[in-house]
Amino acid sequence: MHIQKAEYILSAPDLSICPAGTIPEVCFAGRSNVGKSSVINALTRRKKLAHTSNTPGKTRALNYYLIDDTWYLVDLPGYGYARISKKEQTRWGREMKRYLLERNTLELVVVIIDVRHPPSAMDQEFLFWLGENRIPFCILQNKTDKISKSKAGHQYSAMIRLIGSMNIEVPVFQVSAVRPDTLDEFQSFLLDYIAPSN
Ligand SMILES: Nc1nc2c(ncn2[C@@H]2O[C@H](COP(=O)(O)OP(=O)(O)OP(=O)(O)O)[C@@H](O)[C@H]2O)c(=O)[nH]1
Ligand SMILES: [Mg+2]
Repeated sequence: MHIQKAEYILSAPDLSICPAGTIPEVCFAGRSNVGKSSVINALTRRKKLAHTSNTPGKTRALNYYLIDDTWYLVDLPGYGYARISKKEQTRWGREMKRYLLERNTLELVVVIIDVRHPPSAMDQEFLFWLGENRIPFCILQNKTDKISKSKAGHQYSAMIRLIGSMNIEVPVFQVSAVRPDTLDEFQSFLLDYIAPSN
């Protein structure tokens, strides 16, 4: 099962611009620079569909992509980018929470975390908040190409322990945006989740 078609639709600077209608969507969220846009490109096998950058804070709006003419994949701006003013970060935080709570067509949040580091306080708060609000999500630990297999195993167990301590039970996948074959299991889960009849 693979994504066949991916098409850029629009970039929404705020919620009022998100597409109307009933098409289901999956959003990619997480700290700035963890590889949200890179994973989207790897999944869709399109090198430049979503803009990636070495400079954190590249994605500044909700970017909508239509996948296989049936569902939207949404690239969210990263949180925790220090060089954006506190006021702007707070505004975005509020806007993102509103999007996550009020977007009726949102089916799943994919939270991406850099596998090299323990989840930051902000990551932990975000995971807890998703759980508390019963928003369906899964976790991707990205950039596994940058660490050893044994460290990856350790980070996986640490993540399971962390969400367990929050009474959260969600799938956790380990991937690398630069090794597309690592995305197979996550991709099957995702396609099955969004379009179970396929
Ligand atoms: N080695 C390696 N580098 C990665 C991986 N994923 C992303 N990167 C690199 O990490 C940097 C940030 O990637 P982006 O995809 O732009 O990250 P983002 O989460 O979309 O960032 P914002 O839009 O700022 O929130 C880029 O230099 C990517 O090439 C990965 O799995 N492995
Ligand atoms: Mg991005």
